[in-house]
Amino acid sequence: MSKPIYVLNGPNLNLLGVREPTVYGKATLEQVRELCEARADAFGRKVVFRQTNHEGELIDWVQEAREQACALVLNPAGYGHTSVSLLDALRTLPIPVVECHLSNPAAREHFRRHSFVALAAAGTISGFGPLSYELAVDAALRLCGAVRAA
Ligand code: CA2
Repeated sequence: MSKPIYVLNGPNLNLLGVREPTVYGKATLEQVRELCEARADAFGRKVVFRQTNHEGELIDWVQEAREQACALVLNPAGYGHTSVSLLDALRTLPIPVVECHLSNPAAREHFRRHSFVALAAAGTISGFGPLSYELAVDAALRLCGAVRAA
């Protein structure tokens, strides 16, 4: 049985499609989950998709991914810009990490230009709205060595 791809989401992303549609678009997090599951399904992989508003819980899930996942797609939201503890947890992982953002933080406020997560990530995909997640799952599938189902 192949291991799933973990897709973890940080604070406030539960509000997707509900608030600030001009910045983050109209899709809900539930719709983003469906997109991720569809991408992974084509390759016979499962997705474990979660969101939390709590830094410690996010770190607990990163630690869980250490044993349970073949790769991690992470939208850390604001914690990407602030959390050394999240970076420390990511650095313990033996699996690839793909950082993912809906918006393009490099084109926004200066404080969004620094990412602690980027220091532990194989790569970052940002700026494409929900498509960022599909591309990130695609990258994770490739890094897991998944083969497309016939
Ligand atoms: O673009 C992204 O995916 C971000 O990770 C989103 C974070 C932001 O702090 C990062 O710089 C970039 C913010 C997530 C907040 O999500 C909301 C969704 C709907 C309404 C309000 C907030």
